[in-house]
Amino acid sequence: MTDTPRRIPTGPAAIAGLVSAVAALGAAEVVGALLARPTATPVQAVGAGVIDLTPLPLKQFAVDVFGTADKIVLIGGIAILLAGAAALIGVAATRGRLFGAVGTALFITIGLTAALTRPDAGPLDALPTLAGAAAFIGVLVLSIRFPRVRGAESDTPADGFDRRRFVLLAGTVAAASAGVGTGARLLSAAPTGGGLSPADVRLPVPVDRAAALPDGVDLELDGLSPYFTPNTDFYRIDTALSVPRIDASTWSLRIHGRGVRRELVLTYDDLLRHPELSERDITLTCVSNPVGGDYLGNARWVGVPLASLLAEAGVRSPAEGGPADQLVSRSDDGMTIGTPVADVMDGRDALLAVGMNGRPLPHDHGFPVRMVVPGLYGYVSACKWIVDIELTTFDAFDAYWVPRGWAARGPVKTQSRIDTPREGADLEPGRVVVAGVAWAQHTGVDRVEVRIDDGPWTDAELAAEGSADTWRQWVLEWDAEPGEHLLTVRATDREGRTQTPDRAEPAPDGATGHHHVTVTVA
Ligand SMILES: Nc1nc2c(c(=O)[nH]1)N[C@H]1C(S)=C(S)[C@@H](COP(=O)(O)O)O[C@H]1N2
Ligand SMILES: [Mo]
Repeated sequence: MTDTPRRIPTGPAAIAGLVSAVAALGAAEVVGALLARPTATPVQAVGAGVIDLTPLPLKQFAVDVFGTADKIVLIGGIAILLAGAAALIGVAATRGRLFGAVGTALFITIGLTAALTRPDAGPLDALPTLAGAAAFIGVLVLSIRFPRVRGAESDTPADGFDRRRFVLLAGTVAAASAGVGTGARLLSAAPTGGGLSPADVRLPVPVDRAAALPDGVDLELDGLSPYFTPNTDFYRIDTALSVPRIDASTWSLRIHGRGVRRELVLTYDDLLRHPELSERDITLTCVSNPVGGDYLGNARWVGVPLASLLAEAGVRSPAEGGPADQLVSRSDDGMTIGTPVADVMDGRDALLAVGMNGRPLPHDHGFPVRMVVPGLYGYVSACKWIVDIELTTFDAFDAYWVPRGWAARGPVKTQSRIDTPREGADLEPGRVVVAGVAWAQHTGVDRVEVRIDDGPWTDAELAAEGSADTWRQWVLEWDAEPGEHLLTVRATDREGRTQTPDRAEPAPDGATGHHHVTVTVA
């Protein structure tokens, strides 16, 4: 036996830190679920804070590289950092109490700061982190003390550290915490009992149906995006780390602010039973969509005309002397989106949508209610999980994305995309179908041209137009000759604007440039 202080070896000390972190996350999840505040748990809150603080170019980089998996990557990154820090704290704690205490305090501070600075935070949001902190300290102390053997039994290990006891303790705590934490997370993700979720809703038949589609809006070609994007394939872009699951039976929307003569508070039922419930086909586009990207989709929406609700509230458009030029939508998760009042009151079909492609809105796309405005990018119009509409001015308020480097106003830019053939395709010589979509919402697509290599621009054949608010398919038959070829597309809208070849990044107000694909003909 030795008289030197008995110290836990480094490996087990690091594991003790890790296990304590697992216990902390489990405890935080349980408290988050009990409070029905899954977004207040430390990992979610820190993740949301990181999303808010990430500078624009980095965010764009993340979207470009990881696409809509960016959030999984973010959470994975936080988990790795957390694991590393927890292991360090474990080692530090066995080397000196002060080190352990400082590390732990730093952890708790980060978690608390993140949880309490969310836009929708309340004081109770500190509880998941505090519970996690208590579990962390408790398990760390226990796993450092418990396996230390005091007696001088014959099988006492030379370093006074009983590995069997340690493994037993660490294994039990880790398994139990992971189990309980996962259970709590699943519970809070499940629809709350008694609430009204998409599966419970039967949408009424809209009073004002969409105009019948002309024959040939959908060319139904292999590799070409279908005219309507199925809900399950519809792109999803938002800052929500966990999708808000709202009970439609208790949901309401308040319309208030400058120039509102009668404040409105609307329930889900008020919208479903609205005498002007309308059905419209509208193509939604994200400002972050790179040239050739797929952050856009077309759906048949059912909703109440926003202009009618604003008129009910006594709002006048700026054109009629109304004092508000900006309509700020707020979501349940604290997003703010600013839309020009002039646009939503100029006669276009701006909707408070409850239905998407014949179904109630899916949770991912804003259940129970979201906004959709033809001709504006999503970040300035398409607020999901909307709970509040405030009439104000662009001078008085910057919505979420504006201080982060995006333009306050975001009309959709006329664009086109080649869907087939794909980039890098190997083709047989002879007849090749080149097809894609073009969009200029609320203006309409007038012409699409394709260029092979440095050849002349050739008119593609346009599919029938559903409406000016939707994308339009196009097709061109190309007689392909052997070699490598560059196919380029450009669209011209009904106001005579032809897409510029000049490349611009999505920020601050939408990408420009021509989409092209390179193919090889054998
Ligand atoms: N609450 C909330 N609404 C939001 C967003 C968001 O981050 N939070 N993102 C907007 C953006 S940038 C776009 S492009 C559209 C995307 O809608 P979708 O996910 O249904 O395709 O939602 C908009 N509405
Ligand atoms: Mo977007």
